[in-house]
Amino acid sequence: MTSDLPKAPKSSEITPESVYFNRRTFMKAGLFAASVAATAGVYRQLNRLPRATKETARLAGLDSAPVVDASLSPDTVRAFHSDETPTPYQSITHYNNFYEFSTDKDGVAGAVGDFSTSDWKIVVDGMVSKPTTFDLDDIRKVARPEERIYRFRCVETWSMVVPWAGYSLRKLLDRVQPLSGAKYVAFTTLFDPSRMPGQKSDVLDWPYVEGLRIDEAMHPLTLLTTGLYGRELPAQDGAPVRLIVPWKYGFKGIKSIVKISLVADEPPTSWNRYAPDEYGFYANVNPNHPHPRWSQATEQRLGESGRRETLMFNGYGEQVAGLYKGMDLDKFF
Ligand SMILES: Nc1nc2c(c(=O)[nH]1)N[C@H]1C(S)=C(S)[C@@H](COP(=O)(O)O)O[C@H]1N2
Ligand SMILES: [Mo]
Repeated sequence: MTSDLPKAPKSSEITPESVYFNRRTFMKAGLFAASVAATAGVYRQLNRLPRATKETARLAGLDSAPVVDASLSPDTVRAFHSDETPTPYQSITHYNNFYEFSTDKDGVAGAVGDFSTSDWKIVVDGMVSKPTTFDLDDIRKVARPEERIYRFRCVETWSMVVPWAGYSLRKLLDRVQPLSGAKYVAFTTLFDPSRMPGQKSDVLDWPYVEGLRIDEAMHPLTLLTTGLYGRELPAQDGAPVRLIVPWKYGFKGIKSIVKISLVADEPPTSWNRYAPDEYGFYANVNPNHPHPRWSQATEQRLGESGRRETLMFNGYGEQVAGLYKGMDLDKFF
């Protein structure tokens, strides 16, 4: 896959020889997780990570206990965590899609170099009462990041379980007070070919753009993501701030965001523009709607050797199916 998100992993890429689909790693992780709850301590042992320093924990926003939001239903709160074994940190950070750096999933981590996020700004504008430019300190002050352990499903059929850190995007949107005419939210990645060398090639139209309907953006599961495994988000996973929408295919999770605009009309999205028959605006995980070139019925969890069945809405139907009542999910794929 050079100029294309397309093809499902070849079986040669997903044999147990591959470090990302290593059976022994999975079995070790599985046995270990069976006996202990998923805590930071478990992560360290699973991944042989040094204990996060106070500073890295503060930057990831995990320095204090999570706040219980009484306005959320128990069904929603339950979806914030998963009992499934988290995918090892090494895999999450060394098997990436981030075309601004490389189209080679194994090559992104090595291509990010010393990508710096200092002086980062995120402009939130458009149809809002209070257009605001946030720096990273401002972003951290909007709300305390929480850990969210979500399933993640790439449209190419690989998947993982990830302990992200962040807070519901709606907390940021509430700050700028969307106007009633705002029906969609448009997101934009940094454009700077000197720092993102993949942007010197024309594999995609730069900058990468994505979008959500306003009710999707306001859903409590939609995560403004600032951390991974209790530490800052690494560059290859979309530092300093990315989007995670766990019931949608991974490409909706736009990385390294510099702009969030509230708009009246459905905004263009990078992969839809590239191949409109293959990648829809909605991109809800749907095992019954095949990609034109491969089935979406099953997936390959990083670390496992077999395939498992893909779940409608990636298993978050109870929380989000109501957003799509009356919509033909095959037509609006
Ligand atoms: N800006 C930007 N965001 C992006 C991408 C990209 O190439 N550029 N790739 C998308 C795709 S296809 C996937 S599957 C996820 C991968 O996230 P990960 O590398 O952290 O697993 O990021 C998404 N966000
Ligand atoms: Mo993807």
